[in-house]
Amino acid sequence: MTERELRDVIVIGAGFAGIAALHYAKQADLDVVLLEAGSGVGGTWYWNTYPDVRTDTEAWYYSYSFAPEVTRKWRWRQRFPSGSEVRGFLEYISEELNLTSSMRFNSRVVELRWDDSTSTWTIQLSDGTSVRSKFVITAVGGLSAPNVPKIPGIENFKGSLVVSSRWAADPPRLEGKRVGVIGTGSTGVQLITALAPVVDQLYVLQRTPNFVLPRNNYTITDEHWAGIVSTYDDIWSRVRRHYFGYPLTLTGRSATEASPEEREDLFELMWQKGGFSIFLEAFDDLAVSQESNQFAADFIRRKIRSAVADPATADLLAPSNHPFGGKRPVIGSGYYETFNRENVHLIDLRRAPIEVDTGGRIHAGGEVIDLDVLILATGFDAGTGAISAIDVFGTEGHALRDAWKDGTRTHYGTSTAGFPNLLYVYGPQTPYANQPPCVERSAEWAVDLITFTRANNWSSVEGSAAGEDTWSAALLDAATATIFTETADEVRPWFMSNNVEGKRAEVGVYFGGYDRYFDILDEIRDADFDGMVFR
Ligand code: NA7
Repeated sequence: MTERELRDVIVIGAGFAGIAALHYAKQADLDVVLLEAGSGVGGTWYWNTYPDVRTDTEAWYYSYSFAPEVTRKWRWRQRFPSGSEVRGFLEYISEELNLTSSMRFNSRVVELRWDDSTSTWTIQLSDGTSVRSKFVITAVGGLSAPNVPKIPGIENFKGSLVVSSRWAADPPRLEGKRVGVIGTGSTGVQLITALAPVVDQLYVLQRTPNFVLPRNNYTITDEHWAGIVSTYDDIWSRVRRHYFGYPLTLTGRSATEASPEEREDLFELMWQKGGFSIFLEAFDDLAVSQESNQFAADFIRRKIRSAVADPATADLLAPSNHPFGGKRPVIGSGYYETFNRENVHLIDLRRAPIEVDTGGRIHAGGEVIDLDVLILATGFDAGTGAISAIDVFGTEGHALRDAWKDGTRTHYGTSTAGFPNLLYVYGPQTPYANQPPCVERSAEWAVDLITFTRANNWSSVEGSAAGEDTWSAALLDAATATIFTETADEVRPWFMSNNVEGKRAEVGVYFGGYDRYFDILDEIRDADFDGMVFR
């Protein structure tokens, strides 16, 4: 590409969000190019190729609803598909919708600079080339910039140090090795369960235990698949009306109103069903009622104690300092039973954090361990991390990092004042929900805004400070209506941003629901994008 080129739109990122944005931009006849740092499509599913990486959401709505003649032809094989199955789906969609030819791989964007005089962005790539564009859509992922904690003495470690979310770049050899995993979130739990039978010794370095729910995965039979396909319309209309973007309806029940036997039976049924069922389908008030939540948390703690043979290990694995959902719950397959294996050792980092001595030995939880491989499954700089990794300079050269230094500000999660024609898809402050249904609608909305701006001969559009104020207040209201903010200082969930050392706690996601969020965005669009600033 050359700087002389002037595109209508540049999309950054070829994950679910970027592919959707590219699709909608092409549908709108915009001259669009997608830039992707990796050498293929997938985003999260491109980079996270660690053993047994897979979704926590059922395949047929961890998907797109647009272009049904294409998206519905993809035959999902597993209820909770592996990362490679999801990547296969995204490759298929990109090919079938003729999107791949508009993608440039191995193209890492390092700087975005707005020119007030021409109302264009210059997009600088790491290889020194650049391109200009009237609009930029960032689709860089809400959970993509790795959180790599500083471990004292880590430079002395002589084995392989691996970041789980960069597995694709440097996959380690693990068979017969002494392996340590730091982190027991969704990634750590998947890795730990998959690695235990493969490695010689596995050390699980746990700081905060989480609630791990059974996945109960299965292969989708032809008969089941035919049933899914024949009810696709209904599935997606329910997805659109649900706060978490799942094809469910509210139960109308509170856990406090059920008898102890009814509660136990229902929790058991949902536990057997697997996935997030126990959180979303048993009762409606686990996120807002301490009492109801406690019933579910106690049920899960009993499950942990019945699965783990050693009571002291079970105690360490049972969460005690946050409600069920106070950290994003994890879905696993035989996770707790893994700790009954002789080669799996649970290290409690709350006793003593990790450090590495000058001889390269790991000191953690009061023990000294020799490791060949240390895996950091330590999560992400959520929400703002991936955008902030790019140097973004808006009106009059102001840096986005400076605009956010006292707290992240977005106009309903779509854009930021002072950064014209820069739109986020799956940016910070968007719904805490099933992501593919979210990002496809955000992408459609962003392209509608671009089309509207051009059709009305405006040269730029941006969020307003007033819109940002309203949205900040709405984010706080929605978060504090749940019981999850109360323990956030102590357990630092990624949705409160303070999982990253040194980052202040702030509400990183919208807890008001996927359905409500898109009602709001639709209202804004229907009112000719009222509240946004056009020039
Ligand atoms: P998470 O859920 O943020 O988990 C990260 C894990 O790493 C968590 O157990 C952390 O413990 C642990 N961690 C982070 N830093 C440290 C340090 N310095 N020392 C010890 N332990 C540490 O990330 P995931 O990748 O598992 O999942 C992210 C999301 O992706 C998931 O929620 C799904 O939405 C998909 P902590 O809890 O902070 O004590």
